Formats: sequence, structure tokens, C-alpha cells
Amino acid sequence: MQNEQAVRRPGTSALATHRHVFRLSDAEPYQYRQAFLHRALSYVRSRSVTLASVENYRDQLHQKRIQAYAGSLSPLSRSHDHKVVDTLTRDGICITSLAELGLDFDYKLKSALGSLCDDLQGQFVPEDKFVARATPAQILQVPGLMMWGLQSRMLQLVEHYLQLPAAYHGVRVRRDLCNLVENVSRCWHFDLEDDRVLKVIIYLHDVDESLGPFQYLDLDDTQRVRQRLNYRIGYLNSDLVDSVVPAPRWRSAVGKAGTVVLVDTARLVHRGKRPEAADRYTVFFDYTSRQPKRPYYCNNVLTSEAFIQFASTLSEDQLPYIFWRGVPPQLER
Ligand SMILES: O=C(O)CCC(=O)C(=O)O
Ligand SMILES: [Fe+2]
Repeated sequence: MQNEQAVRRPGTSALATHRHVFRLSDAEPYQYRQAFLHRALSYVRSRSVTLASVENYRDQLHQKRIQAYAGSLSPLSRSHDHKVVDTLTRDGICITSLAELGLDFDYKLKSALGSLCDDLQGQFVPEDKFVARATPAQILQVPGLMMWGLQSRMLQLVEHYLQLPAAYHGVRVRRDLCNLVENVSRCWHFDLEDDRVLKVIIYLHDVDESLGPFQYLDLDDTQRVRQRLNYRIGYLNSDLVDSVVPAPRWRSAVGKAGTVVLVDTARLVHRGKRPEAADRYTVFFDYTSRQPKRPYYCNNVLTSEAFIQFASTLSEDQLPYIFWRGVPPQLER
């Protein structure tokens, strides 16, 4: 009190006076904490402002690129192709068949794929994993397989959907084991590589509910999960998804051998259902734009050497589809 009296100045209130009794050394930690909090808050604020403006800027650029590319798209010639692009645009998914697309695998491709599937049966898969994947060498040995995803009608469909020049990430031939493992792509998720990620999934045998169909939530239910679970990235377990979208509303892409599921895995929450009756055999062709939002998530299916080997068979027009990060110097013509 004496101390307080000592520092009280005429005309100041008790509260103000009280403040004066703090010694500088008492105030330091408080000031330090406040300054730290202030700095932390303004950092968070500035970061989110920056991120939001970067995001806006990116969206504007993206729209400009779409507008600039619109004139370069050659018109689709088949009515079924229009239907595919319209359905994909409206629903984020279109389920059709090789025959309906008029892009059936030829005999050589079919029989080589059959042998590859036999080889995959012999491939060792660790207990905690669920996929056996064809190696780059095995993929290149299937005549016409890598090329199937680069044929002009396929690219036309892809680019009409993406509305941008496409990057082709290649082919995956996979055997999904009938086992109990339920993690990563067997849990609900979005793919993050780009604003639009187009996967063309081909079933190599009939796939029913028990054989691990591709599963997805429609756009409205996807939106529900996004909002209610504040979901952006990562994997969601099925109980959590069930609490927002009950399992009877989950959609399964079932179909005969030769079924083609064209799906935007960045727009729809999806997963591969765990096969319960037998292994599932599929071929996946993957596409994004050439300036994907998160290029670090884009995995090359082939090794660089295998890509260069494959590229030696391509025309100049086809190179940018696979070398969207830039054509290697040894291939520049
Ligand atoms: O296995 C499946 O059906 C889906 C796999 C998956 O999530 C994907 O390719 O993005
Ligand atoms: Fe996925």
C-alpha cells in the first residue's frame, strides 16, 4: 500500500493507480505473452488471408485457362461421347462399357492382360496390404495397353470433361485381394491431385457387391460429409460416414466384365469396397490437368526409364500428355 501511495499521481483513478504499482519486471512476462499471442494471431490471420487470396488467384487463373482452351477442343463426334461427358459433368461419374464406348480391347490386348492377371496371382502381397500391382515392365509388355489411354478418342473425352489439356498418368493393373485389410483406399476419401481427377476403371470380370466394387457417395451426400464432418483430406472410417450418410445410400458401381467406370475421384467421396468373395481384377487409367493443384501427389505409374522407353513410340503431339512436367532433353526433337 505504501508503495501504491508512493506511485499514485494526482488525478488518477484507483485502477490506473493499481496499474502503476506493477513493476516493469512483473509486467514483462505478461507483455511477452500478449505480444506472442498477438503475433501468433496475426500470423494465423495473415496466413489465412494469404492462403485465401492465393486460392482466389489460382481459381481465377484456372478459369482463364479453361476459357483459353475452350476454342481448341475438337467437337465430340459420337452421341454416346456427349452423354458420357454430360453425365460426368453433372454427376461426377458415368458407368458405361468398352463396347458402348466403341473402345473394346483387341484380342492381343485381352489375352496379354489375362496372362498378366495370372502373374499377379503369384505375386507376394504382405499380410497388411491388399493390392498386387503390375510392374512397369509388365505393363509395357502388354501390347497396346499404355497406348489405349492415349488414343485420341479417349483423350478427347477426358479433355472435354477436364476442359483443359490433360496429363496422362498411365495405367495400373491391379489385383485387389479378398482379405480383411481395410485401410487407405478401402476407406472413404477424396483424391487430392487436382480440381478434377478423372479415373477410367475397367473391370476385367463381372463385379458384383461381393467382389469389391468401386463405391462412392453421390454429389449431395459427398457435400453432406464435407460439411458435417468438416472433411477435407485423409481417410474416413465407414462408421463415421454411416453416421452422416447411412450405408443403404452408398453407391456401388457393379457391372459385367468390360464395365467402364469414368469417375472424378476429386469430386466424389469414394473407396474400393473390400472384396468378400474373391479377388478383384481391374485396370485403371488416370488423368488430371497438366497444371495439377497438388503435383506432388501425382505418382508416375512407370519409372522414368520405362516412360522414356514408351515415349520412343509416341508422336510429338502425344509427348506432352505423359511429360506434362516437361519433355526430357533426350526426347526433344
Ligand atoms: O479400388 C478402388 O475401387 C478405388 C481406388 C481409389 O480410391 C482410387 O483409385 O482413387
Ligand atoms: Fe481414391
